[in-house]
Parts: sequence; C-alpha cells; structure tokens
Amino acid sequence: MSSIESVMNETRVFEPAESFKAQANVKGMDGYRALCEQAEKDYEGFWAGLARELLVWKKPFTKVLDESNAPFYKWFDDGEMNVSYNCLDKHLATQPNKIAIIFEADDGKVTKITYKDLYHRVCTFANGLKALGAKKGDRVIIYLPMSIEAVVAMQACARIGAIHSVVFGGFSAKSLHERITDASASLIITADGQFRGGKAMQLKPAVDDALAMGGCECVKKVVVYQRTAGETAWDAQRDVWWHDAVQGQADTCEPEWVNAEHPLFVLYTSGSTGKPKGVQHSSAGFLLHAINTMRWTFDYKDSDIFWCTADVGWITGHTYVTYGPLGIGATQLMFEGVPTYPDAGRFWKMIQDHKITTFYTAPTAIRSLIKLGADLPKQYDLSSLRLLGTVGEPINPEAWMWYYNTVGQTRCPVVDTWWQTETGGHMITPLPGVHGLKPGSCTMALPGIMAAIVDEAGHDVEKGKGGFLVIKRPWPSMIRTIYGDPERYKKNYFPEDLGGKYYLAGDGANCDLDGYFWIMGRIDDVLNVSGHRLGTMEIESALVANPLVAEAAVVGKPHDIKGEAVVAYVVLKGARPEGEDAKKIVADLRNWVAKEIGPIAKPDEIRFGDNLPKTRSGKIMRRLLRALAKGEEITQDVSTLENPAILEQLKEVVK
Ligand code: 6R9
Repeated sequence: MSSIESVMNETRVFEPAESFKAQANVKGMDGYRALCEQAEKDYEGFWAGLARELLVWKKPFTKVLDESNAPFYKWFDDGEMNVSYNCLDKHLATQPNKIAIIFEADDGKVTKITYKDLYHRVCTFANGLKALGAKKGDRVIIYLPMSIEAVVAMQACARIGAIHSVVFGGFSAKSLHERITDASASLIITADGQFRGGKAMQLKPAVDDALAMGGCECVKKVVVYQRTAGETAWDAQRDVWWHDAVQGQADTCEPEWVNAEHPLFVLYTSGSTGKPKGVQHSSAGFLLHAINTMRWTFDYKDSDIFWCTADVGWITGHTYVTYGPLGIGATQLMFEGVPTYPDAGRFWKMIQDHKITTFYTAPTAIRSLIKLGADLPKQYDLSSLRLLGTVGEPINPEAWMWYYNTVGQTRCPVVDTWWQTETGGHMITPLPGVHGLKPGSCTMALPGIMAAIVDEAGHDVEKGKGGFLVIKRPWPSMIRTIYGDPERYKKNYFPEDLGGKYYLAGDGANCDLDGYFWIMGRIDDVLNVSGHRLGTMEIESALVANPLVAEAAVVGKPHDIKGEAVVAYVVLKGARPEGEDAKKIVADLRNWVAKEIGPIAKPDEIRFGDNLPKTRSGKIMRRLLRALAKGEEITQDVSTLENPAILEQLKEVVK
C-alpha cells in the first residue's frame, strides 16, 4: 500500500503535444467528453453505431444488447458475420498488396506477407482443416511459436467457425493436457519446434506427452508445422504435416457466417483456484473492440507500422496481433525470438530497421532492457516512433520516465493500458491525443466503459479512497462465460455482495482527485510475474503433487524486474532438509513446477519449515508469509502458532 501512495504522489503531468493532438483520431478532452456523453445518453446506440461503422455484417443486427439472462449478456445477437472475413476479405478491394505481416525470425531473416497472400494462406489452411474433419463449433488447440502460421491457424479457425484455444508455447505437457481435456479439443495444431536465442527447441514432444496422459480420445488429428526440421516422433494415424494438410487445397474458402455471439475462442488464464479458467469470447463484440481500440488508443493511421511484442499465447497477442491490427488493415511486425539475442539492442534495432511507429510492450520487458543497457537505445535511430504503449502490470514511474525520455525521446505519448483476458481489449487507458499523462496511472476509462471503484457492499467510494475496480455495465468485448462452468463465471465476476450486476475485475484501484485511475494490483490469490498471471493455488497444487511434499504455500514478493517473484514455503513429508540436501531438493522442486505448469511458474525462492503458520481454524496465515517473504518485521499476532520456532525456519532462503 505504501508504494501505491508514493506513486500517487506523482505530480508530473505530460500533456500531448499540439502537433500530436491536431492529427489524433480522438482530439483533446472535448473530443473525449463528447464520446463519453454520447455513451451515457444512449448506451446501446453508441455501441450499435460503432458496430455498424467498423464491422462488415452478412446479416445486419436489429437487437443491440440482450440483458434478459444477465450476467450472460448478448450483443448484436441476431446479426451474422465472420471474423476472418472482417480481417482479410474486407481489405482485398482496397489494399490487397499492403503488407499485413513483417515476420522477423530469431536469426534475423525477414519475411513479408501481403493481405492478399495472407488471405489465400488462411483460405488454403481453412480448407485443409475442413478436410481433416474440423467444423463449426469444434475446439482446436493451437500450440505454436510466434510465426505467420500462428496467425494463419487462428484466422483459419475463425473462418470455419471452429473455436480456437491457443496455449502458450512455454506451458508444459501437463498444462497442455489440462486444456485439451477441459476444452474436449478434436484437433491440435503445433510445430516440430521453435527457435529462440539461437537455439532450436522442440515443441511437439509436449503434445505427444500430453496425449499420452490419457483422457484425450477427443483428439483426432495433430497438424504439425515444420519449423526446425529436427527428428520428430510420429504417429502416422494421428499426425499430419501442415504442408501435407494444405497440399492440393483451393486457395479460396467461403467463410462460415456465424451468429455475432458465436464463440471465437477460449483462452485459459489463472484464477484463485488451482484450475485455470477457460475465458470464452464472442465473435462480433470482441472484434469490434479490438478494431476500435486500434483506432482510439493506438491512434491508428494507414501509414503506421505497428509492433506489439506479446506472444499470441496471451490475450494481448490475440487482440493486438491476430485480430486488432488485421481488422483495421495495419502493417505489423511479428518477432520469433527474444529481446536479448544476439544482443540487448535487438528491439531497438528492429524498431530502426522496420521503421516502427507504434510500439507496445510490457513493463517487465522495459525494466529488463533498462538493466541490460539504459543507454543502448541512443545507438539506434528511433525517429520513426510516434506512440508507445505498455500492458500487463502497473508500471513504476522510473521505468515510465525512461521509456518516455530514452525510447520515445519525449515526443511519443505513452499509453498505459489496463485490461484483462476477460475484458477482451483496453478498458482504462490514456488516449494519446487527449489525456495529460501521469507516470504510473492508466488515466481514464474509454468512452462507453463504465469503470468505477466500490467498497465491499458495492457502493461508490469517494475519490482518493481505494477499493475494488468494477465495470458497471456490460460491454461488447467482455467474457461471455467460463467454458463449461457458467456457475463459476457468475460467482467469480458478478458476486452477490456487489449486487450481482457489476463486473468485478479482481484488481484493487484508486481514483485520484483529477479522476485518474491507479491500479494497485490483484485482490485475489493471483500473482503477476513478468506480466503473466499465475494462481498461487495452481503452483501449490503442483508442489504438493510431488511425492516429497506434504504441504506448500505460495506468495508473491516485489521484484525489480519481474514485478513479482514467486516464493514457496514447503513442508516435506520427511525431515526439514538442510545444506546440500536442501539445495538439491530446491532444484528438483523448481524443475518439477516447470514440468507441471511451465518454466514461468518456477518458484524464485523455496523455504522449508517443519510446518506452516496457521490460524486456530487451520487457515494458512498468508499475510504473515508475505511479510516474511519481504523480510519485514512481524507485527501480527502470532500467539495462535503452535510452534513459533517455525517463523525462524521460514526466514531462511535456500540458495
Ligand atoms: C492484458 C493482460 C490482467 C491483470 C489485471 C491487472 C494486470 C494489466 C495493467 C495491469 C496495471 C496495467 N494489469 N494491465 N495492472 N496497469 N496497465 O495483461 O491480461 O494476463 O489477463 O492480466 O494484469 O492486475 O487484472 P491478463
């Protein structure tokens, strides 16, 4: 709490330059207020107007918002459209030869693909998928590295009405298995491997392992894109090379016209229980917000070259790589590799070489790049940049200032965009030609997004007082349900305590006297490690699944680069280990978690105790564990502890 207070004492305000404002898609506070008023006066009319302007409909909608089965809202429900048509076919008449994707491989090789070529690639692959039996409504797991093929695969699913579920390539076979079975997927699209930092890494073995875990009878085919061309284990009945799947297929494919509410994708994210939630999104509402935020937040112009560094395995990659940029007809850069290879200047060199105008990345990347060379950007020509953005976690004012001064050379507004997997697109963010920027604040809600801060009973809190961040009205790109678990959707996001009608974001926030929002972080048991959401329960379940472990508790602790680090308190079934023994078990447990969930979830620290501190009712005292992790003085009442000596044990970090 103290850090947020100091952040909120930030008094610097950076106003947009007149020249930026003059050319902006939303001009000045007047322009912003006019849109907000329009939304307040006629909420449905406001969104309907945007949906007519920005989407192409096969059958126009006549209904806008259906609240009859709240909180299962429906938008534009009697309309018909196709997302892939809106991202590809729509542009064929006006800009067939515009570059859609510039792909830079790990080794620096550049491939460019026009809208027309991408359209044909998507159609051909869509026909290939159909030939393999995929059809409307089927769930398709995509486990691919950053590649043009990843976008082709997602767009091809959208084209035939199949529901994709992309699994980040850094997730383990176990995590993959969990998602395959939860979604009952009939098809998996993967690659033999991927290149990162000059090394070839295998990907398909994780799919093979996942399918060998059982319960995957639903999966009929595995399509494999050949990227690294190494040795690949093969099941001739089940596996098909991508290049064979498209062989002889026609390069046009009539899109499957779907209802506006037809699910476009399910994306798994961490919540406060051990089991990840399948966040389900719609077709029309999702795409509408993706396109409109390209226009408003990123001030999109035809001449822009857009670069969002997120992997397509995360929501940011869905909305601002696969759908938003293509929906609006942009040229964008996609990058296969890592920011540190061949050296820490890679990002800056890419901005220079490709003349990037709009650069969107995560605070954790910014912090690590500062550490690797705060002056490095000065060695490159970054004059093409006109707008910068951040996403994924709160940005500390120091990192913000560096980004603004050193990367943007004080010329580029920084849009600090607050949103979530569940919201589909930006929610609270500066508009670059509108808001004066305060480092560390995501400023104000977009027009039509009714964000507010409330107390436990759902009442608005006064400005300057913290509370729960909620969205008071449904919006088009919101989550529709948790796949296969509508009850959990209702309970989690529309709790009765708040009257059951506000969307509860799960973040604590503050609104200052100027009406600027400041995000304080999660209020549930969700950690934000390098901008990735991880449930503490998920990591705990992984740890206790290890035969050596009796009990485990996981908390976060502030970390300079990652934002938060994972600290695990572990009680073994045997005696508390010491010395070399302890070191070996720590290494084993970290690898174990990497296997169970993925390397991103590896605990940074493991501490062993004879027991965990618990209340009389047996609840783990997490606040105490958080204080211990931070190395703070213990001021809490610990009189209920059976064995106070364990506090000393739990202070000890095994290095
Ligand atoms: C898009 C994305 C969502 C959680 C969210 C919040 C944190 C995201 C932020 C931010 C402060 C920002 N978060 N953007 N916190 N300022 N600009 O990251 O989705 O992976 O679902 O994470 O990330 O805590 O609740 P997701």
